[in-house]
Amino acid sequence: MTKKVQTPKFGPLSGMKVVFSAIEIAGPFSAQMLAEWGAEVIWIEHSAYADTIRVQPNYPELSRRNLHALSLNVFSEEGREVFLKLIEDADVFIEASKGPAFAKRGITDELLWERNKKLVIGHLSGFGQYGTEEYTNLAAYNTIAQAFSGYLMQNGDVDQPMPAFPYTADYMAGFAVTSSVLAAVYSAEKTGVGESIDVAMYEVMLRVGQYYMMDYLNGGEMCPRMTKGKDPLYCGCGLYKCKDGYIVFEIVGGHQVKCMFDELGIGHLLGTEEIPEGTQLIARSMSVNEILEEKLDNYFVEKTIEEALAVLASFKVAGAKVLEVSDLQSNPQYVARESFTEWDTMDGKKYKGPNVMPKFKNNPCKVWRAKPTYGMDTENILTDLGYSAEEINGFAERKIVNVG
Ligand code: CCQ
Repeated sequence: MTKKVQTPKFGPLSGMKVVFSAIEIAGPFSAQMLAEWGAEVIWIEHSAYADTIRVQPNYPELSRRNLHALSLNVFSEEGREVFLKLIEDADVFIEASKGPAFAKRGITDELLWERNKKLVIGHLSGFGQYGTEEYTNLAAYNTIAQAFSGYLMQNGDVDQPMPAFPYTADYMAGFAVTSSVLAAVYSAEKTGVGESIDVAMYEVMLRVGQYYMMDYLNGGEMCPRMTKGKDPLYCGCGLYKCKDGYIVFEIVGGHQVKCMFDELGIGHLLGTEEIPEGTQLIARSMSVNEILEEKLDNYFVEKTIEEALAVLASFKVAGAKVLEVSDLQSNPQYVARESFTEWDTMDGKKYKGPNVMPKFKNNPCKVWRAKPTYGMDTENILTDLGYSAEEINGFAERKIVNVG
């Protein structure tokens, strides 16, 4: 019998089946990446209430495209059996909840492997699947992971910490799940044995917030936060004001440092014991820091962005205009690479958003489906699992599923 749930064949993950149970950004982002790369991805929502993302404007159209929507009470007796059937032929199951929420309700990794020994299970939580009573079962969102990992304290301006925005920890954690489940699928393909992965959002942020922590941990001091967008440790790296807006640049490399010093009329300060010829980065600890920073500020504030970027390019210094979001769509690089795309929503509106990323040369990816409505694919998914129309109606009446 032809399957009711159909996913077109495209992308490097064509043929992979993924099931996920998660709300908001982090967990869904990880699974939805896989859907953008060609996997068949089933999004489980509770049968009593929808994912809280659905009440938010616009973003859900991007973050839930290419998915199939199933609403199911996973933890009811009947719902649990439906769920177990669903993962029997899945490659990956991803869930995001407060610590070991599935195991606490009897859906352990071992139970899942009894049904499908190759299953790769990605658990995403704020604090991990195990640890202390105090933390393991806590709810977590983006800001909580940033705060608990030391990441938040390093962000913002020198006077005040601030979370990195928009929702940086969610995307970082999402990518950690995406990449780790793919690593485990590779292993499961070779060994026939699945995997259970424990992604704690705070550990992801600890890992990506480590640059200055390594100084602290290894005998150095903790670096202060940025001042007005400038790198706290290296001079000539960060945000600078021009006549008509902001640019960023990074003076990195012996050639680049020399050209910039010469241009600012301080070439004679190179070639000393402190700043020998060939110096590749100017650390804030160097005595030239203040004079260089002042000269850079004064130099660039007299230039237009176009003039500034031309000078930087001639010295092979990497630099860019700080674009407004309104500048993006007409930017020639965006246009040439089709970095934005359009698709039709379920109710026939045209929607605009970022295109699939990255670009796979031999297995191109695409947006093939808009965000499904709540419970929209429930009947088809259950029919494919072998349930009759009568059984599905019974589940709906008993609120095990919601057919939308
Ligand atoms: O942070 C993020 C977005 C944010 C953006 N914004 C500012 C706009 C909000 O930055 S995204 C990252 C979210 N965090 C995580 O993914 C980390 C792990 N997850 C959690 O810590 C919690 O799931 C979370 C996100 C804080 C939500 O907690 P919640 O409000 O309790 O909702 P829930 O997990 O969806 O579940 C509610 C209950 C749970 O039962 P319990 O309260 O008895 O523990 C859960 O087990 C149950 O419903 N449940 C289901 C079910 N799905 C969930 C299902 N399909 N069937 C049956 N029960």
